[in-house]
Amino acid sequence: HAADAHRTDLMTITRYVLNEQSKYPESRGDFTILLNHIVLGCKFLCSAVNKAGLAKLIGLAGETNVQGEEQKKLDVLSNEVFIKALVSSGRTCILVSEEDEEATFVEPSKRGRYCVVFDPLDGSSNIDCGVSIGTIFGIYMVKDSHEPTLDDVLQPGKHMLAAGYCMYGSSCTLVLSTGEGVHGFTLDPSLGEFILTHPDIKIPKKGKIYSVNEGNAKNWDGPTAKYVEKCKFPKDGSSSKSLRYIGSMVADVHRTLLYGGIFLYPADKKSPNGKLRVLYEVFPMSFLMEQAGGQAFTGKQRALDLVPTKIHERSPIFLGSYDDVEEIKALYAAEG
Ligand code: AHM
Ligand code: MG
Repeated sequence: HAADAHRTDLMTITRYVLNEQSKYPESRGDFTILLNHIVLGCKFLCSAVNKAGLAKLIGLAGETNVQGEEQKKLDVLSNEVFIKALVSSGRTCILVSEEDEEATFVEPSKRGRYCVVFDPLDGSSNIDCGVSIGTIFGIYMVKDSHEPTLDDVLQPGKHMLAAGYCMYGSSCTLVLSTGEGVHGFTLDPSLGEFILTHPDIKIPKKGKIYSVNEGNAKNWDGPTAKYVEKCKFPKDGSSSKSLRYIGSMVADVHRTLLYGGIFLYPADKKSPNGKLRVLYEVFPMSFLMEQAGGQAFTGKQRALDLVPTKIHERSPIFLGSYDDVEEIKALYAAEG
């Protein structure tokens, strides 16, 4: 009967967030409204990503849209959709998108208390071949909504109120944490609703998978090279780890969260700060990892303690199962 109740008592993401917020008597429903606009952006993208292959086909036949414009690239389109959805929510004041050089300060009449940092469509190299891509977001609260400044978003990740991602894969999955664990919702296309399918996700304490772009190995630092060597040739009698690397952070982190293991984007000689961006890639994923019982480390410190100085700053990142990240921390500590 429990299964029956499950099928008839649908926990949508809106209902989940409303429940969460009702714990705070001062809550005005603003967060729920903000999240609903993020969800709208994700649904739009899910449908756009699903049709992308088809749109190409039409494009090949030489078709253009009514305005005679060329089809907008998916990453540009997704940025516009998210910016417009977030501004029109009336709950945001500063937006930082991977696609925009400068932060967007929302005009006073539409201003609210939240700052949203996001990568509207991450995994750009996977767009054209139909491999999973995703949206990543983090949410901060502004100090003074009458006078928002860049400092409101140049905050360590531990100050985020919420973080999440949506993966456009074989199904569309939204993973969210508001600081009370990590919960996964799957889009039911027939309802157009995200339904709670993965309540309280906990990452296995130790994993059997490592995930890294090994093509960069010749430029790695000592600890990274040693760690990966250990994954392949363990000296303590344990079995070697499997390698899985999609090249979409959302997909690689999602697998890490569910199956356990470690995801690495280290520094290397060519990119001393790694590749991934602190605000809208490293922080949200680190927030989720910690909330799920894992860890996130930059090679120097706990990732969520990092204080960014620029909105598009980069950082090396090692995140995943608690024990696996302990090992890489030990290697960095040994190096001094
Ligand atoms: P993007 O923002 O241009 O899509 O780059 C970010 C992506 C991440 O999704 C992924 O983890 C990483 O780049 C892969 O980089 P690489 O191709 O160097 O392995
Ligand atoms: Mg990106």
